[in-house]
Amino acid sequence: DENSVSISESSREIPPIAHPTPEDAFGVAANIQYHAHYSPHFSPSKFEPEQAFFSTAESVRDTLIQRWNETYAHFHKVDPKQTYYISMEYLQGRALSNAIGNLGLTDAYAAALYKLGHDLETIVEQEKDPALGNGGLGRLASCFLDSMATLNLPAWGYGLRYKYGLFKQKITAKGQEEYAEDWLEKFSPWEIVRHDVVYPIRFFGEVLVESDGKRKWVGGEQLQALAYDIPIPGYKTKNTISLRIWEARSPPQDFDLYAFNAGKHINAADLQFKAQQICAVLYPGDETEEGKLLRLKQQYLLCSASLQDILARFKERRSKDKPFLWAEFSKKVSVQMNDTHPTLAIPELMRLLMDEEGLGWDEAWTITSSTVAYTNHTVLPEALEKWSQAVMAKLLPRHFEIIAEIDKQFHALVGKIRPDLEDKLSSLSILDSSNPDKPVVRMANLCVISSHTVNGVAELHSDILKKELFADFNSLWPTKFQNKTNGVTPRRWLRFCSPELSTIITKWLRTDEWVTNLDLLTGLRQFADDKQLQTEWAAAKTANKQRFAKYLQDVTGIEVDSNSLFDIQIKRIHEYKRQLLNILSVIYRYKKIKELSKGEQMKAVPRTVMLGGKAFATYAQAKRIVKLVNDVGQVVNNDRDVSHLLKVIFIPNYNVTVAELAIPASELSQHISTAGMEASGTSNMKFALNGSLIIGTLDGANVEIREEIGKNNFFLFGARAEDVPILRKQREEGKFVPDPRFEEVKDFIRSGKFGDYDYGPLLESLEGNTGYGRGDYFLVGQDFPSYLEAQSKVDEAYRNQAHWIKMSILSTAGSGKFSSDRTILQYAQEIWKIQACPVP
Ligand code: T68
Repeated sequence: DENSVSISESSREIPPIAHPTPEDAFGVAANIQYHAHYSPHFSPSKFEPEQAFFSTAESVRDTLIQRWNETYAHFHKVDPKQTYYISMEYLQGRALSNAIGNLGLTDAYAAALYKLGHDLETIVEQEKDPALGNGGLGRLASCFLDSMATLNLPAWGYGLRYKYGLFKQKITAKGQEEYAEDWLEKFSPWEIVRHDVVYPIRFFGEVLVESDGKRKWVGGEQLQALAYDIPIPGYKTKNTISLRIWEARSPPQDFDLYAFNAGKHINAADLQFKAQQICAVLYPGDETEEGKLLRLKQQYLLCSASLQDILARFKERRSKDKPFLWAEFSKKVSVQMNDTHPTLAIPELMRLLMDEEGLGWDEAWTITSSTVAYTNHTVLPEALEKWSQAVMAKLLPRHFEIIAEIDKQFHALVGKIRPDLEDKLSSLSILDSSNPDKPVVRMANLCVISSHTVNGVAELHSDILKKELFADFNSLWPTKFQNKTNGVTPRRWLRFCSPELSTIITKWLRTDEWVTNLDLLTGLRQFADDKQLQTEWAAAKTANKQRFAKYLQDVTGIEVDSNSLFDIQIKRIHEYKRQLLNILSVIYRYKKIKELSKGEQMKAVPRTVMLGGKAFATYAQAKRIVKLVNDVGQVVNNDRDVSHLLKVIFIPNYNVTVAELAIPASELSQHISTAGMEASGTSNMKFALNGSLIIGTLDGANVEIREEIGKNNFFLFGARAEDVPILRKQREEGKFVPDPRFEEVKDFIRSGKFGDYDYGPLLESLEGNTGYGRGDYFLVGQDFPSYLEAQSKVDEAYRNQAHWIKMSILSTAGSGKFSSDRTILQYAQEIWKIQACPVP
């Protein structure tokens, strides 16, 4: 059958070849030259930085492919239980320096490129930053892959190969403008197209009931998912795992030769074009979800292709001598769903087991529910995915049937074991038909009901899941809920992005083992008062500040004083993240500086406030915030009375590469969301790791960071999560009295000081006691006074540089917990039940 696929390798093996291998500078140079000659993508007479980048990347890829193959063969032989991480998003960032760093070949590559007339840094900068994700959720998935590989875990990632990733942001007089980001414009040297890994994907159609009662999904549209593998090397290990991303295409027979021959050239390729559109764009959802059919198609494509692949591998590893039992499936396979976006993995696994493999419902359900686990990343009600039942039933009729049956059985179970919960069923059930005009499928409920484990991403967040969002589910299945506090990879986020600081850390700890055992950073505490360390530390931070200042000057034209306090807030723009609170306080600072005498000005701490982040294209309020930051910057930076004491810079087109420059340069970073709303945050961990102090609320992982680094090294302000509902209530009752400084700042904006753009709707959101887009839902006015106080403490602390540096050292020293190695080890032991499988 033309759709059947085999991932098994042929018994005829490819004979080994003699080929220059990159082991030392000499081998590397030969290998790069080899690729420049024999894998040419450009005129062979040219060897400019761009060509050199592609040849260099291809040379690295040779080593990665070799290791990837060895790892695959080893897993195949040992046959351990394996985890599959399914995510709609990955924010991988550039791969070259990370890959050669993990391979331990950075010096060899630098020397080889030098021999060839290039410098490594320039070559590294040629690479595009593939932005196949929106924000924290996507970057977390990429940090996790790095840790899985480094810990030698049998684990793979699955994702989608979007043609256009997240949009490119340009800042003009109008504010944010979005442009398509074509990361594949000149192809990616890291992906390996797998023409032998292709699966059929069906949409629409109908469910047939056969004579024996078996159900079969037939008809509709059929297309194919084609695999591309991106090798993910571990740090200082041979293990190299796979990020397998799928591309949609139509089967070759869909090209209509009759139409073409009849002169209808474009119509002939209609079906092919339509299929390609499925993976054309990454949906720009950060917290809000666009109910688009195309998005549902994407989700299904990801789940169906990945599960067909997982089943094929499960069978393949149990060849003739090892007959397979389906009952063993969940002892060999675990599936982690990154938020609800891959929820269709649940009904798809049920369908494959029942309709394709012939299992009964009960057996299929036991297997499925002991295989899948779900991570929640948000408690914002508007971000909990819901799909129209009508859309789901039309696009995926068989899956809709299965979902309805899961719901029915859940109702029966509650009736049997917890009749006291029956009056709660309307909020617990998967199908919500309470609005007869728009019945929906609640994806989070489907996940909770079907998963063996559900986890939040920071202690506070997981508590909120157990006590609020999923409280009744928690009373039904108390052992189902866990916490897995997020983490970040110390390789990309310290070792490679700040080589200066890394060298100092290695020198004082007398080992570089902290790169894979981040708890060792506590060893820095004993030296925090050491003048020599403080001097070296300050010099490294200054070097990082200068490097970033140069970047900012290049992209914005604004000159930055490297001696000023570098204060940074970079993340997606969202009202709950409160970039507005930040910029309002900057306006206050500006007003106060203007009122100072020359003498008083001498004592002020100069600051450069930097904000960066993308606003969802249709999120008007977020775009107004971007505009305001830029307008305030225009005024402040051009005011000669203050610009030596205050600069405001909007960092355009924030992405992983920009983060790698900004975070090491930061001295203060802002994590100031309304308490209870940021599930975790992960950049807070990266900043703390790089010795940047935090000004923040008791939200998400801030709580744990403050515990680890000590409360004296954290600038805390704002309402607590448990008080937020009370404060909102009080406001509704008209009991909120705004601080005069808050009124002063808003009046200043209204006066037209920052231009004639209409900030009305933005300021309106802060007024009134209640109402949509009003009533200060995010408590900006409430937290404004304590925020200003915390900011004064920052200035005070910065005046004592020795003490500031000490706090900075303690911040790094206390960040060990926030390694994604710790997080992934906990997932491996407590959820996935998998063990390391190192390639010998
Ligand atoms: C983030 N979520 C959380 N969502 O906001 C953040 N949403 O607190 C947490 O640290 C991080 O996840 C990792 O756990 C997101 O980034 C999205 O990007 C998103 C994408 C599509 C639809 C909804």
